[in-house]
Formats: sequence, C-alpha cells, structure tokens
Amino acid sequence: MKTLIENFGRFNDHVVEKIVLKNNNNFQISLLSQGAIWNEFSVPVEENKKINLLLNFNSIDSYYSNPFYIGMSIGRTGGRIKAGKLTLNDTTYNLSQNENTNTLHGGETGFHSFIWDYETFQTDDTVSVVFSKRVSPQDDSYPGVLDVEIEYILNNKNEVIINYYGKAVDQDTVFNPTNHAYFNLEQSDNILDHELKINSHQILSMGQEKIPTGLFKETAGTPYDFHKFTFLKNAIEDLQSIPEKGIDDVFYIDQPSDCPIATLKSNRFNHQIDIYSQRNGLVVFTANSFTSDMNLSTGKGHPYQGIALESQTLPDTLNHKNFGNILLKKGQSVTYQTKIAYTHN
Ligand code: FUC
Repeated sequence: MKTLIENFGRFNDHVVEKIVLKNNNNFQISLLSQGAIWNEFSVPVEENKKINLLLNFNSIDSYYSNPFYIGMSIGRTGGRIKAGKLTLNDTTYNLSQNENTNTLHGGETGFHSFIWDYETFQTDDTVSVVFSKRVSPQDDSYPGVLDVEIEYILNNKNEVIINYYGKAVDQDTVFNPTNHAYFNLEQSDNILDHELKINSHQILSMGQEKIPTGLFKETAGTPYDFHKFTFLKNAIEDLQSIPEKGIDDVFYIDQPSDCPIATLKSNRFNHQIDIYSQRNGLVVFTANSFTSDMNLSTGKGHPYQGIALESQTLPDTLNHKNFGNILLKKGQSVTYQTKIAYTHN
C-alpha cells in the first residue's frame, strides 16, 4: 500500500493537491482536494500496461470550464430540483439556479465547488482518504449546517469504496450525494462497444427540462432495457431521434438490491466493474453532449466518450412521496456507500 501527495496546480488562488493511493496489485486511484474529484482509477491490463478507467483532465481549470462535473463529488442533492425551490418543514429555501431556473447537482455552490480538508489512512489491506467539510447555509443556501465526510478507499480486492457521511448539526436538512465519474473501460474513443447491465425494470418519466413527473416507465421492449447485458451502441443508435441522442436517465433499482446495481463490461480487455449501492436510483448519462472544446487527457471531448453511473436516491425527492428519504433530522447522521468492484474475467 502506498500514499503519495502531489501538486495539481492552483485554482482560485489556492493549491490543489492530488492524493494518490496504490494497492499491492498495481492498482491506483487518485483524488483531488478541489471538488473531492475522483481523478483516476488505473488498472493493470497487460504486462507493463496500465489504463485509467476514468475520464479526466490534466489541469484543474479544465475541470471547471464545462458543465459536465467530470469525476466531481455532488451534493447536497444530486439531480435536478424544480425552480430551485426546496420546501422543508413548511419553509421554502431558494437554492442556486444553475440550469435554467432549476437547481442541478447542488447548484453552483455544491460539493463540487468546495476546497476539502483531507486526511489519509493506511492498513495492510486498504489505503484511503477522507475529505471533510462543515457546510453551512451561507455556503450553499440549503437548510442547516451539515457535516460531511467523503471517504474513498482502495483495497487489495481491487475495489473502490466511496462512503458519504452526513450529519445534520443544528436543524433538519437533506443529503443525497453522489459522484460524477465517467467510465471508459478501454481508454478508447467511445463506450459504444461496452456492455451494460442494470438491476432495474423502470426509469423515471421526465417532464420539461428533465424534471421528474413522479411517474415510472417500464423499460421492457425499449432502448432503456438493460436488465440483461446490452451493447451501449444498440441503445444509443435507437435513441438518435430524441433530443438527448443517447441515455440521460434515472433508473429505478429493483429492491432489495444485494446484487450489483449495475455492471459495465469491456470485451476488448475482458474486464468489468460491478457497482453496489443500497440506494434506489442510478443516473446513467452517456456523455451525449460533450463538446470539442473540452481538453480531456485522452483528447478532445465528443459524445459517448464515457458513461457516468451515478448511484443515488431518486432525484427531486422531496416533491415525490414515493421517491425515498433524503431527510436528515437535526442531530441525525447517515452513511451511504457505493462500491465499485473491478474484475478481470
Ligand atoms: C447527468 C445528467 C445531466 C447533466 C449532468 C452533467 O447527471 O442527468 O443531464 O448533463 O449529468
């Protein structure tokens, strides 16, 4: 096990640190203190060859010069909230409206925008970093003070475990964090030849501006049916006539979900990642609208370069009784876990 701290340049006048965590099998992840960004998941694929399974940038400025939240930590709430209005205990809070009049991914001042404190830890079998911050309403306009810790662990089973801990300090609040990593298991031009399986039979129906209507749609017989392994190119080809020209949807996970909620597989390298989470939602976004002004470390941005698999509680939660519970009562704490398990088949 090994931990290294490197300099990743400066952002808004402060130094950004890159925390590199290595296990005993030549796997490595790295994270950035700015935005608690997951920047790298490098795995050995052939003798003397490693590839990074995540899209990333070589400079911190490039992360923030596009609207795609690449690798970023997302909170207090993932997804969209209509008109930026969050009503809790009969009080309506006006959140940052960063997509038309709606709030997306915690608004402009969400978790992705913070400089995080961090500490690193090592055991015989794990190497980890814990990012922490006390988030106040002055920081992000959400109700109440929220203590947050985001822990990234790499272990010798070649799993990456993300633990999101939240505690409502002085009043009730909401907590629905996720991570916005984009995977490409081949470090290739696109993910069209990847196969995807999701433990789901339904997606959320979306109204204008992709705000959930409260209804669920069966996926059987549609391009969104990933109940069995399906090549992403098949789905994406079938979705060329819709405005998104690809997948940008919220999958409702079959409950209870002790098996992986999703598996992404590359036959070229004969490897896969299995994603485990106890939460009821998975947002899948196939980078449909990436643009050529994005200078990713593997080249210019373009559609279908990667796939984001965001495990979370269904978005716009407070507006729909059956979407789950993201409420944290004063004094209450919760930990959500997402596990990404790598296997070479
Ligand atoms: C996903 C999508 C959005 C957005 C964002 C960057 O969560 O639902 O449409 O583009 O990623």
